[in-house]
Amino acid sequence: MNLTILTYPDKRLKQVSKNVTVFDEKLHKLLDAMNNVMLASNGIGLAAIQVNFPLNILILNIPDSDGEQPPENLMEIINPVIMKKNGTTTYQEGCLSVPGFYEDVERFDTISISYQDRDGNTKILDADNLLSIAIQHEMDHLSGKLFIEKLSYARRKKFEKEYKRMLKEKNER
Ligand code: QAP
Ligand code: CO
Repeated sequence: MNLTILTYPDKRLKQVSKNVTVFDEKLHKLLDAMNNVMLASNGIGLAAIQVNFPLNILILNIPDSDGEQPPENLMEIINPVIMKKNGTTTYQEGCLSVPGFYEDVERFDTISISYQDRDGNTKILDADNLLSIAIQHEMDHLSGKLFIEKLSYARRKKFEKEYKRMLKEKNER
């Protein structure tokens, strides 16, 4: 399966994703292909909608202290639901669908989610630090939302200006 990452302002990123109901070989092939495109693009997280599959699927591989992303650290999270959330934290986020732009975003500090694994087994996960932030960022994708929509009016304006300039420069090359 050859996947390409949709980038802002592609309207397909605004689709609301649907739950996965069948946990079969096709799903496993999609998950494997998502992992390949995420790592090839130097990503730490990816939602299925970013490769034009409007399904409640996200994958994460948070780099370890050496910056490595070994396959055993891959997390596959299907049909996630936030059950608990506590506190607030701010982190400078980026997104494979908004390449080249990073800005501070406020999120819940810790969350507890329930989700399903690739075989449909239900699991619970308590997340903090970057894992918590990344799950919230990816779950926003499942609702059709990008991190730039959480910026203040002034910062959003700054983004639109910078991003348009970047796209223009890209097209001129
Ligand atoms: C989402 O983001 C995230 O602009 C995952 O040129 C971000 O993998 C979760 C990337 C921050 C938690 C904190 C972005 C790669 C990757 C770029 C990513 C770029 C190349 C972003
Ligand atoms: Co993203």
